Amino acid sequence: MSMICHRCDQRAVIRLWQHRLQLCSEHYIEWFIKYTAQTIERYHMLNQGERIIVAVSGGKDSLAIWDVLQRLGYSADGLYINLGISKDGDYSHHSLQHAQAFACQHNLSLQVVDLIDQYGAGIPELSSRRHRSQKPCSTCGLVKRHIMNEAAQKGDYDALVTGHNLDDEVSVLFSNTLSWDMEMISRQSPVLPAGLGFTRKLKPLCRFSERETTAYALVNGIQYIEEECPFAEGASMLYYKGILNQMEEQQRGLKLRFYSDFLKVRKMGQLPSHNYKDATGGDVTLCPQCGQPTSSGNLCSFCRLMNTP
Ligand code: Q46
Ligand code: ZN
Ligand code: ZN
Repeated sequence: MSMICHRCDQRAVIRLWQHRLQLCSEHYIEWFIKYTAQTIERYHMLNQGERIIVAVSGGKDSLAIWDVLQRLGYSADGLYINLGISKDGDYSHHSLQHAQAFACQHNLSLQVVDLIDQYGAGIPELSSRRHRSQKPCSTCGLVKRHIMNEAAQKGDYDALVTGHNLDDEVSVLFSNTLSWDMEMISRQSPVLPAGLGFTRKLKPLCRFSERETTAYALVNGIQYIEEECPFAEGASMLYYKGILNQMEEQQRGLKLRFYSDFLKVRKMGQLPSHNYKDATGGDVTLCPQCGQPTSSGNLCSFCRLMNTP
């Protein structure tokens, strides 16, 4: 027996257990946009008229949030960082094509920062400068955070948006809880306010599971890169996502509850407040080389990496 939409008599394309809803494609799109608007409002993320820069990877999540923001009437430009990753195929090239195609179809502006062109090296090479044997993800994170913030600051944007979804957020929370990393736990939030040299950071998709963002991209016909970055394989976050999905199978709504309850605890002030200090409590200053914020007291980690031969 086919499922019928709860809002009309069309065939439902998705069932949302935790919301006790099943919806057709038209009503799913409408619900997804409305629920994003509620998240934006609930966490006081944006005011109308503010200028936004969206970090776009060519994947389903970042293209979905870019799509929703422009439908909600926000002025949102895109930023694509070409990481120079071509192991087992040409991941960066393909993801850039998807980001450019989306921008072109929707008449949106996309800024491209190419690591190899601008800094002479892609992520694999930069990573091997720091540590020869480890996976490049920590270097990649550092580089992306730096470039995103720099682009947001230089472009004088009010907010920087990323496409992190609920699965991303709960796997990070789960990992940090396993190691009781209170500094990282207290930092995790749907909104990181602006600070000296930092643009406000937002994650408006934080209450949608990966299944829900994928469904949004599919029903809208958004073409996105389906292949994972080749370095994602074997990453601990993927392993935690798998475990959390197994738990979700047994207890529907567990991921959203885990995350929502964490945010309630945070709101009640039961976590140390995060105000752009480093783990040792060091204050933030501006890097003498690039002008970006750092808690090192001297060159920021990005500049130190770039200065390493
Ligand atoms: S892009 Fe970069 Fe991810 Fe690839 S190297 Fe790792 S962190 S897996 S989101
Ligand atoms: Zn319907
Ligand atoms: Zn610097």
